[in-house]
Amino acid sequence: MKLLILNGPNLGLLGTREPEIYGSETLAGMMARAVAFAASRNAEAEWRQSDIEGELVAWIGGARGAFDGIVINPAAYTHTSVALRDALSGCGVPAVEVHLSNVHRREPFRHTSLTAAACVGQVMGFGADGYRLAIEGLLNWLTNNRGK
Ligand code: CA2
Repeated sequence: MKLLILNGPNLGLLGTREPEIYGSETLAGMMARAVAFAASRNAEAEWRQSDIEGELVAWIGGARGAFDGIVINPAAYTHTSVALRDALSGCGVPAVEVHLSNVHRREPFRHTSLTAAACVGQVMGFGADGYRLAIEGLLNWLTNNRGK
């Protein structure tokens, strides 16, 4: 199985600010652990980060035929982006949404996800471990649902 892990705007700042919310690990560190976990499950994972909505949309669109599944932390675009939702709905590649924080314990504007309904599942509130949980869930989902 081949997975694409996408990270949205400002996640490149992880480890530099707001450690009380997001922890002190860098995105590269989190992604190294996620890629290693996927490998331990005989899956290949590639990760990318962009602050640009259109770039994320293009990566989702390009995933068809190249990846079996997508793990995505759309970051702030979660709450605003019809374009990302449409890309996830239309790409034909199953996706799982991840958030480091539990957005329901935060400001009301974070309580709505436009992208979650275009995903097969969502993981939040477990910090970087959420990527591992999302990979595990997505691989199981693909095993049980692919071709149905
Ligand atoms: O909890 C999450 O993973 C979020 O997707 C993170 C987004 C936020 O807008 C979502 O509501 C929830 C923010 C990512 C920005 O991360 C930073 C990290 C360090 C310093 C500043 C921002």
